[in-house]
Amino acid sequence: MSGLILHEFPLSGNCYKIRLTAAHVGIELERRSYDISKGETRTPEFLRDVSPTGRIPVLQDGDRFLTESNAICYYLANGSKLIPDGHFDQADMLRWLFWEQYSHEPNIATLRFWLRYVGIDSLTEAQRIQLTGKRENGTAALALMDQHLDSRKWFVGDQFSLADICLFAYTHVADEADFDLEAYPDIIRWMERIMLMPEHVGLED
Ligand SMILES: N[C@@H](CCC(=O)N[C@@H](CS)C(=O)NCC(=O)O)C(=O)O
Repeated sequence: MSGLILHEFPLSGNCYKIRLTAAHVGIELERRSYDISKGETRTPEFLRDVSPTGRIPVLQDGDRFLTESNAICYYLANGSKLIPDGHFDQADMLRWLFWEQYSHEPNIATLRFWLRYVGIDSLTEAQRIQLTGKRENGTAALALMDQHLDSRKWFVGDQFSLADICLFAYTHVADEADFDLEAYPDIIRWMERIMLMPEHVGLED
């Protein structure tokens, strides 16, 4: 694969998971940066030329544009060692990718964005009333991950896979949303294993 362009906000975990996947499978990405806090993905040009969703990440492959971070990761990883062997484990990997988008990212990533980038004093009333629910749901997600890793090194089967990458992206910055990661020792050990891998790249690399 070559000539791929990642339209991104570099500090977004959804964009970082794509760069991490690319690093693990040895694919080079050209990066185009947009500041979402300035509405740069909501301009008429972005909506017309990149994605009508008004959101990043978007992967451009020639004249085709793919949205949804986990679908983009799958596109890059398809056929690589990041996809487990066997139909059950492949479906189990997808289970974690869907779970990440439904039960993890909407809580942990959103709280991180609100607290770190928007600022608690600038939240709207509609955002403010969601803080408690997102905190509870994010805590439940981290507890479930910690419990799952209690007897396992990786999320699916016995090998590092796309599930680990997609879950790592926002888990390793959950402290920026005021979650106490020290309360989850199996998550800490799992994150250390990932960060020690030779292919690893950090969010700000
Ligand atoms: N489910 C989507 C979420 C995309 C998303 O929410 N992107 C955020 C940044 S992480 C964004 O572009 N926000 C700017 C906006 O909505 O204007 C994915 O995984 O790619």
